Amino acid sequence: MDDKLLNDLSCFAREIRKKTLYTIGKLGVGHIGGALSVADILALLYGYVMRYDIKNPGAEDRDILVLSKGHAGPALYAALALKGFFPIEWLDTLNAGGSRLPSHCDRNKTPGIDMTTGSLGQGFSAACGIALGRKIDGNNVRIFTIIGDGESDEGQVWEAAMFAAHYKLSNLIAFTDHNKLQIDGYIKDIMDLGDLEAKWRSFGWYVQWCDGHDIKAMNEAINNAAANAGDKPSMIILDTIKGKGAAFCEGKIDNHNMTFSMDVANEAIAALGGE
Ligand SMILES: Cc1ncc(C[n+]2csc(CCOP(=O)(O)OP(=O)(O)O)c2C)c(N)n1
Repeated sequence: MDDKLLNDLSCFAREIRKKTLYTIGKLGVGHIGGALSVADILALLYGYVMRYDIKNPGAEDRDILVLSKGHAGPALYAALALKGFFPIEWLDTLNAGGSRLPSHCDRNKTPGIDMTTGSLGQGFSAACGIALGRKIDGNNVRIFTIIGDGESDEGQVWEAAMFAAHYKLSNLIAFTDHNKLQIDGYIKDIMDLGDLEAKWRSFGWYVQWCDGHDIKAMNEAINNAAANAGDKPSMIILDTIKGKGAAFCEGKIDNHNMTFSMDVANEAIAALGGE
């Protein structure tokens, strides 16, 4: 990845953060922490890695993203709007009556959303099922999915993990947004995940650990997965900070579903260098 591309993707990530702050700030409440922690991986996927056609978002030959931690929808909406899947003005309507942008992702409402998510664990299972379906069809697309580390406390995740390894879903690349927090506090206090890397490995996955705010490193991890995972599904554990990029919430224990005003959002947007 050359410097120009890296710079473009870093700008895209910053724009995603700004639009996410705007969208949730306008509503006055939302899942800001877990949305900001995935801005960099979304910028990499939609800015460089994934194949898609904004005029035909449901095309059979597109790559697919299942944002299993569906409460981070506003960050994905920001990425999709900035890429032109739908008018940027829709970002003004988050969770309003009749909106095409509900707080959690809904594939029947929003162009570019590949799977309805929000009930933690279910999106990951769906991603594994889609990957098997595409494999059976001989359809050479990649399935990406992002799960939360709190979401990884769900038993459903581990059944799907066994399924993906058993059916050799090498077309599946999953990311864990490992921001160490979930809804009520630190995961280590609520239900500790132990050695997450060893766990995924023991479930038969090709596993890597990577700084989830380092776009270049994440791109290398994706390339490495494609080159070296063999017939295994891939898990890339992203070391992230919940609320990354906005001082009022970055790393704060209570930043899951926060109430904040447009003034606070504007201050954070200005700090990111924007209006
Ligand atoms: C099955 C299910 N149980 C509970 C919830 C409520 N819930 C929403 S987000 C969340 C915490 C998720 O933590 P994590 O996956 O780490 O997300 P992040 O901290 O990255 O936002 C919970 C418990 C849910 N959406 N689905």
